[in-house]
Amino acid sequence: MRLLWLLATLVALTSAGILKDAPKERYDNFRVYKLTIQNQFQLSVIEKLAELTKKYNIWKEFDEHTKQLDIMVSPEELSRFQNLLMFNNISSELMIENVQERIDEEQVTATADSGTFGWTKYYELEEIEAWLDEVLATYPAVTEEFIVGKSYEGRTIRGIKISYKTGNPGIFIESNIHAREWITSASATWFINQLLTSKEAEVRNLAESYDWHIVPVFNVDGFEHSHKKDRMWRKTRQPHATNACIGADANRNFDSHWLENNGASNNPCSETFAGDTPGSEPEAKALVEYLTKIKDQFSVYISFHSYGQYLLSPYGHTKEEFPENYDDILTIGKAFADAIEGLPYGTVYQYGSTADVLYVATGTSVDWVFNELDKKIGYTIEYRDKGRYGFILPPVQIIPNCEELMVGMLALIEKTKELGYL
Ligand code: 0X9
Ligand code: ZN
Repeated sequence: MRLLWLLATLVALTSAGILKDAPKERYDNFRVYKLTIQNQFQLSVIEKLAELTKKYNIWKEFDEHTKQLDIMVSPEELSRFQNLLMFNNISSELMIENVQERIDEEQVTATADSGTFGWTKYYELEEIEAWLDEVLATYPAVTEEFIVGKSYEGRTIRGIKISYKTGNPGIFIESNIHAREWITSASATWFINQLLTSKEAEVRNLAESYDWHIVPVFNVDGFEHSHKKDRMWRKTRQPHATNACIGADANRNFDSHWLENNGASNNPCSETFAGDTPGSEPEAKALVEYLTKIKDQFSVYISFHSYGQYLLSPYGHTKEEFPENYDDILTIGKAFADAIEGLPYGTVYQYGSTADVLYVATGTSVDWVFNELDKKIGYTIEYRDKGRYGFILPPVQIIPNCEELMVGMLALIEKTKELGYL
């Protein structure tokens, strides 16, 4: 009898997923600091620390202009970390005192949610996909599903094409390549909804004059993992052949200046691990193949990220060189930033090349599209905020962030068209 009870319990636990795998990662008393770093030596001290995964996690890499870097520190490491800062004369500002509290707060609104899909909470992959199915079924005349390919874990990477008439120029939006940047898929679904339902003349014009190719969740495995197991997960989920650390930074895995100029890492444990070869991640490989196939169907490529409030353009691999149309790229960037700053929120976006305004990043999707598919207009949007909440942007900020996206996008597309790119 007792044996039977034990068996029944085991079955129940296994089907509840409790025995199958590790519990959810917790971040009790993990802190996030914004450091101000004055020299190369200080930077190398911090970067060495960051290799101790689990104890440290870089939230935002070193930005040469502001001299700042955001880093999460585990409670066990705190005193060692503080001593190290003191010893090396590195100044710091505490941004988040307890990451787990922020994560818990983020979930609170979820329970208060009405039940229908909206933009006051963050949704899991399954819910986003169900919503996408509903949208496709509701607007069959103007929407169509497309499939980018399969992820490492076998999920389908899905997109939606919105087209009101034939012959429109195309715009491609890739979102949530970094798993923990949840605001990106929330913004992508909001944007899709606006294109289909808004009654505002400007938005109607935007929706109906272009063909929109939108992938709301690109890094499907990572995104699922960030919901189910580890809120702070960034990379893909493909295990490494010889190292226990899992995944690569999909946004360092594209074959454009891959692993050059310290714009990525060859350490599988780094958050910016480039992968063993370009396209080693099935997701990146699939996107390359898909974009190559439809390259004549789009002229503008936009990648959604968070956080930091930037509109970034090529190049990511160097700040010694700029694209030949960089003046136009900046003019468009200014239109985007000005439009957002004009809203009552007064949110400030910086714009310019990735390597110039942020840091060197190689093998990114936008740079690959720009360099290899020869698309002249490609941007990375880094949404709110500047580090107060970082990746855990409170759900009440989803809609304000999306309003900023819309005015920014209207201005960006208008300027891009005015300059003859669309
Ligand atoms: O480092 C990145 O991949 C992006 N920042 S994030 O904090 N979201 O990880 C910036 C990517 C810049 N994009 C291009 N160079 N195209
Ligand atoms: Zn990102």
